[in-house]
Amino acid sequence: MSKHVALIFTPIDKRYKDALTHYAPSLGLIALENYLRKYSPNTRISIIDGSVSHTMDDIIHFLYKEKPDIVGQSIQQISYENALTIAWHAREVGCLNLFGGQHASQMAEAIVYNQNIVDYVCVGDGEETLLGLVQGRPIKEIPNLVFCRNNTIFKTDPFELQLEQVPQLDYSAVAFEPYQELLKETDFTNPNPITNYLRIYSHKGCGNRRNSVGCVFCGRADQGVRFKSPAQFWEDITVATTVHKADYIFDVGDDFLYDHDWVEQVAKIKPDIDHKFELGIFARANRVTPDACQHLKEIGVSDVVIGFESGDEQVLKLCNKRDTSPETSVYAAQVLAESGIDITASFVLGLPGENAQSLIKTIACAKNIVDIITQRLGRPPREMVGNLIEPSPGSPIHRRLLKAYPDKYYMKDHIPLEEMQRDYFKCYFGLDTLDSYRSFRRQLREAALEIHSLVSFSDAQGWLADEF
Ligand code: B12
Ligand code: SF4
Repeated sequence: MSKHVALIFTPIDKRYKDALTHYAPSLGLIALENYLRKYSPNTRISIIDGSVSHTMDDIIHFLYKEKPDIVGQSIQQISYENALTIAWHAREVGCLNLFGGQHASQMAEAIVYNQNIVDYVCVGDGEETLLGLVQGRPIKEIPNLVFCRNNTIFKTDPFELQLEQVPQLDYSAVAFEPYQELLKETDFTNPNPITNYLRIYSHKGCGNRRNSVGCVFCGRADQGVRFKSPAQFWEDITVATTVHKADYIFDVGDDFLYDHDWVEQVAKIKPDIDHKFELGIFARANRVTPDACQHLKEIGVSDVVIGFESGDEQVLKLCNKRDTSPETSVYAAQVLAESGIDITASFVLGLPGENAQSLIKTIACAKNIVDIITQRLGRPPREMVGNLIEPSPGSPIHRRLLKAYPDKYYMKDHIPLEEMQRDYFKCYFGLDTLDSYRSFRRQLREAALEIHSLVSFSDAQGWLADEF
């Protein structure tokens, strides 16, 4: 009999401020669905997005009604409690519980060690793992699994997909209406109206981590970087625009400009696409050059999200965003603006070394970017964000928390984000008392509000819901 797999993007704990940009279905779950549909066409797959159209009650009700064979959840630190609740009900119904995604990958051992209701955690790419479980292959032959039996942790072989072999991205398994409704209600659609937003991925992983530990706050689990071919990039865009009628596409790859030759090739083979669309990407400031911008223009990139992180030289150094400085930030803004390309400047507040002076410099940097864009584009940037630092598991600052507080952190799967932030400020800033921590957090919030006041849309992360 064919199997039923429920793929759930777990709802977050509402004490935290949720992202606003739930304008598209979870790309990770879409990638898994596309792979299963190709290699196991008889499998029934339900995609349930707890960020948009399904509450916890809906999800639990669904489990009791449908009794899927496998419940796969894509989890985050701020959705972990809900993930365990869902897993508990799934276990009651007799489903196999599988967790995956970046957070699960970083916390795999601690999760399976502490939670016997979680049968398996998938570390990294989930495609072959899920397929193996659906096909009932022997567990030791299914890659990327971590599990615990009788207090012993087992790991199967690691496996990374060659991106040339992934199926063509296809969103037809999901209804777009709930996402489009959200989009209608926001200021993200300024200055250009957008009705259908979709995400694609041209690459996986961050090449900047190869010879370093990466930025201090970053919890990305992939090792190294893998790109799709330029032809695949355009196939994804063609399907998104012509089949799914997307008029805004965001490529979630961490650093689009990582390989200038790849970018040049993408520009060279650009096909004619009738449907009009905007294209957003992520890039690093230090890779923005006039040549690269010329290619971005040819490709049709309309805006670039750059993690400027801070306007303070010393804070940037401690952040370990190598080869970047306040000067590279301004230069990148100028060169992009010169090419008519918008910038979403993203800042992380509360980085190591942050103080009143560095916050002033960050706000000045934000204002400078607004001026540069306004001068060239005749309007301020569409978006700008002041995030609060999150010691994401797998990040260098999380590793330091592990060292500083081993009893609390070692092999522990569940420390709420806000408690972790408090420990971080204690460890890095010596803010031992609740008052001193809260007062610094308020100062950071003021800085975020000032940054947000410069533009009409901001989707900041890391904050509590009642702080905004
Ligand atoms: C787009 C994005 C978002 C979007 C959309 C999220 C969504 N619905 O998918 C928005 C803006 C809403 C968002 C929000 C947040 N995000 Co986000 N996001 C990303 C981003 C840029 C791309 C994710 C993506 O689509 N990748 C492409 C797909 C194909 O890859 P993938 O998601 O990794 O999925 C693969 C595997 O992980 C695995 N997999 C994933 N899920 C599952 C489930 C199962 C069952 C299995 C078997 C496998 C599996 O298989 C997939 C296919 O290979 C990543 C950074 C990045 N470049 O990846 C950050 C990232 C995932 N986000 C991150 C964070 C922290 C958050 C927030 C928690 C921040 C906050 N405090 O608000 C929120 C959570 C909000 C919420 N409601 O859940 C971190 C996670 C770090 C960590 N160690 O956990 C990342 C890695 C950014 C970073 N550099 O630190 N995010
Ligand atoms: S935050 Fe830094 S390490 Fe993480 S993906 Fe971006 S550039 Fe790479």
